[in-house]
Amino acid sequence: MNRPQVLVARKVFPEVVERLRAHFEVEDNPQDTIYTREQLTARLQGKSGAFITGSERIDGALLDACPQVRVVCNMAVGYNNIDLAACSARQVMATNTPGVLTETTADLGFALMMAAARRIPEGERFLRAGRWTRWSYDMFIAPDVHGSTLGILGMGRIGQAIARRGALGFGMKVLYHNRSRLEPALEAPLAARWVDKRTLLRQADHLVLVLPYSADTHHTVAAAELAQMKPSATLTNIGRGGLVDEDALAQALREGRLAAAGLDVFEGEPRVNPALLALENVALTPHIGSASLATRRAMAELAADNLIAALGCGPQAGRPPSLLNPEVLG
Ligand code: 8YV
Repeated sequence: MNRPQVLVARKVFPEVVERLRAHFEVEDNPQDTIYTREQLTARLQGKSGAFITGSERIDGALLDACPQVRVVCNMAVGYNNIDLAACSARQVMATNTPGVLTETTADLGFALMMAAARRIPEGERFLRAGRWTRWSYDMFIAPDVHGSTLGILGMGRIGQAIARRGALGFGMKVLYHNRSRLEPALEAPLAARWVDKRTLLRQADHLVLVLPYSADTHHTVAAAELAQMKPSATLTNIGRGGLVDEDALAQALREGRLAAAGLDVFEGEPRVNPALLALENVALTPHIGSASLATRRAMAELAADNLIAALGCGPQAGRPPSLLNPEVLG
């Protein structure tokens, strides 16, 4: 019997590709070429499934051009690169990798928030440039993190993990805004309080964005929102670049209407808005929220589990463990 053909669209752990080879004819991408849309369409011809990352855009037109595709498996928890409605309309399963990256991504979010608040990148640049010649009482003076008010916009798994770090490790007061309130049993140990978005913006000393990106959340923080924040506050974004209007953010930072920002995600990444690059009071990292070895491996394994199950192999045959559109299974 012919084995299903699958595409692994980016370079990933060789052992995960080997695992897939036990079930499928695998076309992988050891050169890690970033396929254009045309190349991706060509590579997907005859393939039943695709192992993708956030870099590949999957929409109706692409699926129409690749009618044999039955499943797309994202090695990411965010899936704004996948048009889910288009997948469902074509009976194509879509999967992501929730859960396995929660703590690692929360670690990076907290680190970026601290780096921005305590001006760590700025201090390092100053030191490396040989400009540190003496102590002075107000050198790199900054807002405190411990004991301050942590604001979280998007209280899913990662938001809750950041809240835990803030409340239990740093004695922070936790405010959050989310479409729905957490169960009291989840709020209580953190003394976390649901507030409306306006209150969150006005009261947070350190605001962290961890909500999913979609047309509805595009520029969730733009000029009007920034204007409500304290001038001493920081803003950290580990969700998706499009959550923030970067030009408005750069302007607020430049004019001292916001103390600092920590950014792991960017609207046109890997390109970074030059207005942000020109500022000292921004801590920047290249979308590495989930980048610990153990977590990236777990993400790849989960994406592989999904692909194997979706195409009818392995112990979970038929029902991928993190299926985003269960309606396709009827
Ligand atoms: C991924 C991420 O590494 O999981 C996500 O949503 O943003 C990162 O963990 C990145 O999207 C590449 O797939």
